[in-house]
Amino acid sequence: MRKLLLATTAIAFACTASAPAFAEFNDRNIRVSNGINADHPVGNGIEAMQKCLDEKSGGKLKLTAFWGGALGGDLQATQALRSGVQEAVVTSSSPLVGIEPALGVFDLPFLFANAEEAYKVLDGKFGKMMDEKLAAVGLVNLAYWENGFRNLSNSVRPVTKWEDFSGLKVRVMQNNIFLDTFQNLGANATPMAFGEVFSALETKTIDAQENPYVTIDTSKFFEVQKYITETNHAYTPFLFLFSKAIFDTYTPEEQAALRECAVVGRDVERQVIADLNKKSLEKIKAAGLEVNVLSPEEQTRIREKSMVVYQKHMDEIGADVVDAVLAELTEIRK
Ligand code: TK8
Repeated sequence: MRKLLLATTAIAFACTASAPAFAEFNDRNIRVSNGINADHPVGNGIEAMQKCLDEKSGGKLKLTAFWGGALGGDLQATQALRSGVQEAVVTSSSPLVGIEPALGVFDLPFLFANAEEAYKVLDGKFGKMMDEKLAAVGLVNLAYWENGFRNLSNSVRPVTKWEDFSGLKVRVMQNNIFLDTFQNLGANATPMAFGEVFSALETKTIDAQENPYVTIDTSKFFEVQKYITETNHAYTPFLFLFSKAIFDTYTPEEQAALRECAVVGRDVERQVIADLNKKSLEKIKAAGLEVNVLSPEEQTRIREKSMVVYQKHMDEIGADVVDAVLAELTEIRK
């Protein structure tokens, strides 16, 4: 009996060894929706992710990226994931607070002081805690990609102090924390989907918007703006989200490959952003925009006056969530 068992095991092993490679992988066409354009560093990230997937899956897992909101805006695309009709989206966390209010933590003004600490929080314990909340609403976050620190652009006047925000018609993301932050600054804040921003700026329906330099560059907002202020008022991450309903039907090997390769893509994307940031700023300046930097005093003043927003949104985000991120930041800053 024992001999027979051994023999069977040996045969089983032999079969596994001679089985065609990548047997655990099926042909999958993964649509990835993006609001930004193909020349944004997310494009480099997706390319790197694909190369990694090709190696792991023998070419079976294929990403097809759609750009410029071709599959709908961030929120719409994310809802398509939740209902299992679309595979993936790269989106800012901000428009998703209606789905998972805890994500609002990333919208708190001046939460992160620099990219390194943002990476530590997002790629560490706190990021995992948010991933669990996302899984509970039907979204698998494969990794935190980067959008970057946000800066203000406008077509009306140089903004160098608190008072200059007064009455500016600023487009904000569809998110109450951003709405309050800009209302608190005295601006006339208007929530709007990303896809509508360029033409709203062009037709002067709005005066201003806020996004990282690389996005202001690749989405061509600089063509319809005159002034930039380096406010660095928020670092909102991109999430690489996958439909949980679809992900759950994939084999463990496919799931692992997607998770690992999303991290490979993340690292490339963050690096390209770091390299491109300066170039985007140069391009914006060369296009004739006036770029202003806030004085340290004014930056402190704006930051301090913005802290009321934390208190106001504490309950809706969850005090435990806000406490957890602040505790992790305190630890990192030691
Ligand atoms: C791109 C958006 C964008 C975001 C915004 O889809 O809406 O301003 O910063 O980058 O997610």
